[in-house]
Amino acid sequence: LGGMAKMSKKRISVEKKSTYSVCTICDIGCQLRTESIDGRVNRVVAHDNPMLARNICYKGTAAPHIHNHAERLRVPLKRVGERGEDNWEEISYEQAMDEIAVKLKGITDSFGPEAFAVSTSGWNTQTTHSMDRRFMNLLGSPNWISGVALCAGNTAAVNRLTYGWFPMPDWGNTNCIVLFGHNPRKHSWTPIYNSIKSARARGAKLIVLDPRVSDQAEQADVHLRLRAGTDAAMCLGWLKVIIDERLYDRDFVNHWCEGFEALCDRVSEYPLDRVEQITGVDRNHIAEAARIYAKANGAVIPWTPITDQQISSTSAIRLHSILRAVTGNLDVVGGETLGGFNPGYIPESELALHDRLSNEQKAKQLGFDDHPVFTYRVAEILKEPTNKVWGFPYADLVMGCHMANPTNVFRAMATGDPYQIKALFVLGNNTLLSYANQHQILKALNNQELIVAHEIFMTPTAMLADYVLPGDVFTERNHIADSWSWTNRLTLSQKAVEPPVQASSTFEFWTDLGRRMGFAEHFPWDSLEDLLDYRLSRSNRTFAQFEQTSYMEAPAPKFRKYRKTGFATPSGKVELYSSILADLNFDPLPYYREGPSPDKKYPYLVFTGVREDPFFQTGQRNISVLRSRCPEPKLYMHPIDVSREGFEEGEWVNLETPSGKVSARISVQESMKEGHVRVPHGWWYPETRFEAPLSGAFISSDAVLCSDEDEFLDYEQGVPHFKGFPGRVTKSNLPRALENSAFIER
Ligand SMILES: Nc1nc2c(c(=O)[nH]1)N[C@H]1C(S)=C(S)[C@@H](COP(=O)(O)OP(=O)(O)OC[C@H]3O[C@@H](n4cnc5c(=O)[nH]c(N)nc54)[C@H](O)[C@@H]3O)O[C@H]1N2
Ligand SMILES: Nc1nc2c(c(=O)[nH]1)N[C@H]1C(S)=C(S)[C@@H](COP(=O)(O)OP(=O)(O)OC[C@H]3O[C@@H](n4cnc5c(=O)[nH]c(N)nc54)[C@H](O)[C@@H]3O)O[C@H]1N2
Ligand code: SF4
Ligand SMILES: [Mo]
Repeated sequence: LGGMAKMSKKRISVEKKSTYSVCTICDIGCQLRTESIDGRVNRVVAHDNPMLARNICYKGTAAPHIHNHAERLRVPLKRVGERGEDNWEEISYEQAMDEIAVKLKGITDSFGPEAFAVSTSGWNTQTTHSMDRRFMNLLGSPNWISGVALCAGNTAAVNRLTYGWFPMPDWGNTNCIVLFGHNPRKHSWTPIYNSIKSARARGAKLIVLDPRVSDQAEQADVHLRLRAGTDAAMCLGWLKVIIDERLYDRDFVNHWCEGFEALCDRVSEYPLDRVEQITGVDRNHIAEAARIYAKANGAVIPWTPITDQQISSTSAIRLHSILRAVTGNLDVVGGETLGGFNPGYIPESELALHDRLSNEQKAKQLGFDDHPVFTYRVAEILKEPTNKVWGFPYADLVMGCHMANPTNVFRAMATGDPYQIKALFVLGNNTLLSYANQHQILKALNNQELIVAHEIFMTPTAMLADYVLPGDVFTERNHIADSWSWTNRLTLSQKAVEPPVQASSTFEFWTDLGRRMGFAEHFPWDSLEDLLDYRLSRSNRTFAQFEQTSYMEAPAPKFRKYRKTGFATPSGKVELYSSILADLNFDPLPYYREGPSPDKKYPYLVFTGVREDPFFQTGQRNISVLRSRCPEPKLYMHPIDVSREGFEEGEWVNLETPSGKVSARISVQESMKEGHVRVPHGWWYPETRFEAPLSGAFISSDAVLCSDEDEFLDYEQGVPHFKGFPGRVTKSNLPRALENSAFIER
């Protein structure tokens, strides 16, 4: 190798290459161009098609800084010393995989296959192609969880209860956009930001519901500043207006909806004075917004993470679905389209082999009994209708539809209740910081016999592992993305350069493990390209042919398909009254549930979020060009609250809940709602690696504050309440572990 490297240096001509890449730094997946020189990524730039060229942010252009970073993991590591101590020996990939297979076998032989759990996030590792689910289904474990449990995954699962699929706005034709908190910006979910901007330029109205004057709220035609966590009540108020004023689509409701009368009865419990009292928004403004939405003739409520992280999540998401349906905005031009699988590309749902997992093992999925909505329990009920309408019984939409409940999984890992979980594999997910109750997650990880992390950097979670395997990155692999079956668009991503020699893709990881564990016949593909050929075989193409002829394909949307097929629900109709929730003994109609209230001790309503432009979630705090744009975590508070507390701008404070305490700097913001505090998600301090335990993972992370107690969990899905939980703020100092940080001002 040394000789070859020397030879290539002597060459006079340099090899320049330009390829298509689907950026995986965030989960919206812009297609970009990667320019490489002599086998090294040089620049990542905008698309060559002017229609797509605006879809890039400064995280995307920072990709070379990430992919070529000096601290990128390049060699497999095996723990020496105590768990979490960050002491390692380097071993080969083959040795690591051999040892992992033996240890996993030992654990599942002793405790059963369900003692094996996986936590992952499919968009950044990108090329798993459901090989993780396939492996688990063959082995017999249902305990797969993902970051999307707190994101679009759970929204997709709940949408399926009502009309059988997860819709996507018809951005190009809509006349009205309603953002429940969702706040895309130039550097946050850039394509959605651009879509909203274009729609507004065409004259589409914008309604924003946000306690804060967010970037989108500043531009909005109507801004309702509701109290955090009250979105479900707001939607019930909108329905009250829509029903009372007969603004619904009578024809669609009569022919295609089940349970309208029951819904009307429920909605009558929410007169506008009650909704005003719950949300804190003037009833006339509520009514005005509802009228604009219902009369728009083509309106959309784009997916939002706000309603998938609160105590009334299932109801709030159902209410969005119900609003779409009764106003006639479902599967119509300018409304929200139901895509279905791409017929030319074998879906991940099929590759996962869900039918191989026995009913007995499915019933062991953690959460199956208490919080079943995105577990196998509902997936099995929806199998037949999904097959009838969409041509395949399982629909793993946005990877969220048949997973275990994370809270139940961490409880089992920590306590052995209801059974032991003893092995956790983490792929492209910073588990410790990415769910509720970080103290409990740490306890859970510390109680494992085997943790494997597949990562590109040494995160706090990877530090807790027994084996850390280096992953490849998006410029180093071939892929065709299908937006996790949310849309049916196919987008090309090409390998520009070689990955580090000892790195693997997640596809390779699962294939190599599967073959070692006796499942070789189910892992027949020798390379990603083989698997891509297989996935494209339904359209009689190979990856090489796809790559030569196309960089993006999107079948033209078809509307009102339900007239031929019905909806993929048990009744074949839109279930305003959910037969599935009724069968599971939950309230079949949507309702509002008040979260735990602030009191004297914890007087503020805290919400996590307001994503930071330079980072995706817990990532990139080690990338100087990005970190310098946002060096420290900030708590936002309203000036009145700040002066009452006697704080000053920029002062370090502690934010505390009964679950824990974190530190951050005060940022005084007029745009905040009084009585509310914002805490950012995902902070840890890679620069403190050799000074602070777990690189400061407990100093500022929101997951420390969020409870996973039952009273903080949504009933049906068990998602934690991140939007409006009680907390208090007290004076503090710069945390000692950060005193030497190069990024933090003193
Ligand atoms: N407490 C709390 N939890 C949350 C949220 C919150 O606000 N608060 N938000 C939720 C939401 S909305 C979401 S979407 C999820 C996000 O959850 P994740 O998608 O898991 O988010 P990240 O924090 O970006 O963690 C991804 C990890 O993958 C690594 N990685 C990046 N690229 C690659 C790759 O190509 N290969 C491999 N092997 N690894 C890679 C990164 O270094 C990073 O450590 O978290 C959810 N969890
Ligand atoms: N740069 C960058 N972009 C990202 C990400 C990132 O980490 N960095 N993450 C991506 C991912 S995975 C996600 S999920 C999205 C999330 O991004 P967004 O959907 O924009 O969500 P947030 O930024 O968390 O919060 C948006 C707004 O919700 C408001 N809000 C808080 N509580 C409530 C409430 O109870 N009700 C209502 N109606 N509003 C409330 C806040 O004031 C804030 O203005 O961003 C994506 N884009
Ligand atoms: S918005 Fe930025 S980080 Fe996200 S996919 Fe696009 S370029 Fe990448
Ligand atoms: Mo998300």
